[in-house]
Amino acid sequence: MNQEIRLIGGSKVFVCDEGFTIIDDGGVAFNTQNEQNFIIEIGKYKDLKQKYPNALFYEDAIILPSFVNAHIHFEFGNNISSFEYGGFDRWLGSVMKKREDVLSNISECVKLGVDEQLQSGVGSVGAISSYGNDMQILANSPLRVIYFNEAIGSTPSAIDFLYSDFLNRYNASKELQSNKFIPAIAIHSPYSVHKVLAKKVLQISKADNVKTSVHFLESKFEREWLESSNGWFKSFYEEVLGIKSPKPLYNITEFLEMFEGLDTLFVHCLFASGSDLDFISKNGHIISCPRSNRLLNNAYIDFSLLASRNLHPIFATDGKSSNNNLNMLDELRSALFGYFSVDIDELSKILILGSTLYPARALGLECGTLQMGKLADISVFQCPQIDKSSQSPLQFLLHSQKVKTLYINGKDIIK
Ligand code: MCF
Ligand code: FE
Repeated sequence: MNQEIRLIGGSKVFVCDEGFTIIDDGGVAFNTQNEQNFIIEIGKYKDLKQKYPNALFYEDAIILPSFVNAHIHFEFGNNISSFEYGGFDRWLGSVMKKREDVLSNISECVKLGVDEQLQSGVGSVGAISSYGNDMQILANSPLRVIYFNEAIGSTPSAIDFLYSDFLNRYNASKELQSNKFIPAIAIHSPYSVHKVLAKKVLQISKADNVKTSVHFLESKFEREWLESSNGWFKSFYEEVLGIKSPKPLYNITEFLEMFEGLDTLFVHCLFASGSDLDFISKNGHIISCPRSNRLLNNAYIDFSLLASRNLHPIFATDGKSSNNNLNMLDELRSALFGYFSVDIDELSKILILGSTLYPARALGLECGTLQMGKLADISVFQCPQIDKSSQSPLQFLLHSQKVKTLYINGKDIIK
């Protein structure tokens, strides 16, 4: 009998397929010794046990795909109280003043951020890197990482420098490329990246066929600026950046058109219109960071606007730049309480699929669902009395704390 195949079982197995299949007393069998380890079979534990003797059943436990946190800034992990909340204007003003302190000596906070991911059951991340200072730590970490090298900067005279700095980071990340560390590209936002820089960088995305990500229409000020060249961003450009008679770098349509044909992660989108969402539904995905959105913009994205366009919300923590921690379960719990008008059982499933199946798809990862042939990225959470529950997705969100066991690529990273 093959000892290299591991079988684990639990009271409830959340398959995380579109229909949210739950297997009572279920089991998952997967490879453990290959370079890439995949799920071989899933079903009832007692049936699988006949075939796979290297087996362990977790009583009072839920087994599900490990979470995929599609948008996180590890480099901002030193922020606790430096940045101001309550309005995007206050936040960005405080970032401009305080970022140097926050961004110095980041190694320790990046490591803590990685650990917080693993402990909360995250197996994969979409990491936005502004400076490349988190690259080595993430490449050496147990996490599966889509590493988004960020391009940012609007001053025309700085474009050459900014582009070459971007290229250096991007090429360094390509050197580290592996099955578990995948280079990608982020454009910071429509208010902060010069057209020439954005176009050059997006050309690389197309040529190399790598994933793209962008912060988009996060604040009401951003929409006002792009639509009417006015409002808080005008004074920000004049007073903070010292630019005379500033003009927006794009209108909204022009900005979106640059992403035509790329499968982009559009992050936040709190102030996106129906037609913006129509474009996104054809060219990408929506990533929502509920606690970040509450703290910076006093808003949550409206699921019904997404559903009518067949867009499935994807949930992520953002960085500690706009959050109290990087715990994925805490993020989902905050949304569970925040979206009080959505049916609580439906909402629980939306939150779980929005942190497993849909972000994996958006990032092009072969995980996020427990099906034959998918990567063995699996978490086990202890959850008292879950076998008796008729609302296990909701009870999982309410009661799960630290992951009991976490497998990434079939290896037990946390035992
Ligand atoms: O997602 C949040 C809020 N929106 C925009 N940017 C950031 C967030 N957390 C960190 N950032 C970073 C961003 O990547 O802040 C920096 C950029 O490098 C400066 S914003 C001008
Ligand atoms: Fe962000």
